[in-house]
Amino acid sequence: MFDIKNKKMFVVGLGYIGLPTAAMFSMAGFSVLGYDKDERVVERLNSGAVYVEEGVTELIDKGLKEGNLKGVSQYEEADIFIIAVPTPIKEDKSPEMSMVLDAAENIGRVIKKGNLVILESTSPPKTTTDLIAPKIRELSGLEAGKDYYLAHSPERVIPGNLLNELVNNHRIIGGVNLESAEAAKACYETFVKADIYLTDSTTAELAKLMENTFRDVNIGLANETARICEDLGVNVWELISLANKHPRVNLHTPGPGVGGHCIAVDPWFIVYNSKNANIINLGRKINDSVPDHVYSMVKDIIPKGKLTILGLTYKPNTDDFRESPVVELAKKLIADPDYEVSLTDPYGENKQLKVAGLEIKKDHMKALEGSDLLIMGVNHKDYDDLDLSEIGKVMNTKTIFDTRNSISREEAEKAGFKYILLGDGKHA
Ligand code: SAJ
Repeated sequence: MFDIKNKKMFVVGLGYIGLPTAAMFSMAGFSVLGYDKDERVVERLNSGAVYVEEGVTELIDKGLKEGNLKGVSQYEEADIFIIAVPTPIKEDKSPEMSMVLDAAENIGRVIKKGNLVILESTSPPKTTTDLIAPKIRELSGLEAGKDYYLAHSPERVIPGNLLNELVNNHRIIGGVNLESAEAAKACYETFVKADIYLTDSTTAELAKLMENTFRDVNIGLANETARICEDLGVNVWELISLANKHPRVNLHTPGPGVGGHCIAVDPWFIVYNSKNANIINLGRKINDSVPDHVYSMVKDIIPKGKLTILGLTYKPNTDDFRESPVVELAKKLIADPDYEVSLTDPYGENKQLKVAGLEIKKDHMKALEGSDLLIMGVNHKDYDDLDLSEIGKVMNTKTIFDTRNSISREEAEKAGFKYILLGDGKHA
């Protein structure tokens, strides 16, 4: 039996998941050290200067103040190790596991008998048993499940509702043996209010991947349906709302593509590991092709002129621009000599984008000055009450291309706009 009393915890990776998890455990009574290979992240944490999301930031501040949470730049001995490092994909879509391997190697140098190691990072099937366990054995001589506990407890929180989902989502914990799963459960049940289900580590890994794959394949179906509707003179948004009246149907929402570092990434981990992943592979390809389709629609609507894209994050109401399909679209349009492109997003100027040569204005009215086409890229809440008559006054040509069905056709037309909606073959 693993006793969690007075235990020292070492969290590897102070990112979007590692930091809130570390803060949560510090509140639950563990003495938590947070490690990051980037010393600036550690410094920022220790000086109390991190911002994650409402609620989480306060939790981190409390942990720091009470002395149960501290950032460190060196690995050291602990009772429990949590790996929460990124697991992206490489250019060829294969998993980039070097950060997990590096964590396992460093843990392998300091681990002792009786310790517990938990992988939180979303990972390809068999990472726990075939990558982490052998690496730790190589460095320490210790056997997973015999000399120490080893489990996978995938995070399942959605950016934008982190704290609530961290506490209230059900958890799956997969151990290399039952004792390992139970040891990890003893930790998480200190703050998780929902159910915790125990299984083996490979099932837990695949379950997490399938959750995001379910969403990706369904969004792929929605995006394909939008193309079909464009072919057949049907409005996909009307169609979906009607089909979803059936009690067992839940068609997802089409849009300008799928972004983020979860849904657009995780299905590839399955494709890479099984030759039978056919629908999954196709769903990914369909979703990845959407920005190209949106680009060709823009070309049809207006062959040259000034374009303004409203909203560029990977989804509404987040400040995260990484892997955004709208950023991909923006890059394509900017590279096209027929267009002058202006970008605007309420989440504002972003350093990373500046490096890529993209300038984002906060004020959409300024961005829209002299524009020939307004492209609704991301329907942030801030765009709920756009003043179309004022917008019409600053634009050169009054045309809207809505990729989100977030502007009313009726209102746009009343304000004198030509209105084109993605997936609406009825009005094409
Ligand atoms: N999107 C659509 N149509 C839809 C739903 C989403 O085009 O009907 C697009 C969004 O605009 C966005 C992308 O898909 O570009 C992904 O957004 P999302 O809100 O579906 O998901 P993420 O990536 O922010 O978070 C997901 C969540 N997984 C599920 O809902 C199954 C979250 O619970 C996971 O913890 C997270 O991935 C993760 O870290 O794996």
